[in-house]
Amino acid sequence: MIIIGELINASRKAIKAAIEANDAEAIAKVAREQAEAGADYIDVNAGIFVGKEPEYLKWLVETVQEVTDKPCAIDSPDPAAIEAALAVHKGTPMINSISLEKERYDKLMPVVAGTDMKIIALCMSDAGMPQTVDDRMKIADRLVGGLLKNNVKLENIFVDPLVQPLSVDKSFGVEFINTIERIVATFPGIHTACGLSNISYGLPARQFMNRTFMTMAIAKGLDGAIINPLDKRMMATIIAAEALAGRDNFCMNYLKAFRAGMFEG
Ligand code: THG
Repeated sequence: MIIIGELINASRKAIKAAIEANDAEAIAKVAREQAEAGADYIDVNAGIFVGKEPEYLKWLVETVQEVTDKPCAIDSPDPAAIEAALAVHKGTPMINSISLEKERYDKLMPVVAGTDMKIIALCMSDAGMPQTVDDRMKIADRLVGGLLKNNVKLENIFVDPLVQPLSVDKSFGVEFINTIERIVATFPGIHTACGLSNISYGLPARQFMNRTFMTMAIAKGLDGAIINPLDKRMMATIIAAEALAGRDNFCMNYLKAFRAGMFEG
């Protein structure tokens, strides 16, 4: 599972305050903690700061890269903000994300064309939020087709079917899970990713819901997730679920995690 640490997001109060106070050490600490907990990418998101997003996103990338070798997942709907952050990023980042929304697609495609960056392809279009598996697959087909045509390698694409709250519609969990299955079957070798915790929005005991949903998604082939890597039970659940899904030779990762104390407490 490719883990994208979600905690450096300005929608979180502590991160918003740290950005406003130019508190690099506070951001660095969250970056370091997530890397140590097993994050493969550190997501950076300054989306709440209208007008200042490019400047702040750039600062977040610089600040994170001072303290960890893990690349960033540059998280913005605004291609200009993504470009500003890319200009200072060292190594190969993940772009989060391109979608089928026309302006976003047209501006971002030339930026990612022919590069070796990892790219999240979010199943969203100008027609609004997709509801069914078929809605999502239509968008995924066009996004993946467009990326391949622009010389992005299949193995660098992470399709995000878009997790929506179960509290809004009882079908949202199943439609998401079934989309993962279809994506994996339709595009062998591609990756998938999602902002998993959206599923529990508006419900109590969210972590319980999130972990169970993770298990169901892994069973269908989910192999990337934007999550809180400091949630030890989530990390342990991922290891167990991947072993159960047949993705852990001789349960080596499971045993290694056990020896490292990941299943305690
Ligand atoms: N897809 C893609 N990118 C995304 C999302 C997605 N980026 C943003 C978001 N959705 C995923 N990131 C976050 C970041 C922070 C929080 C939720 C999703 C968050 N968490 C609460 C907190 O930390 O205070 C706690 C949530 C919980 O109860 O566990 O605010 O869908 N491609």
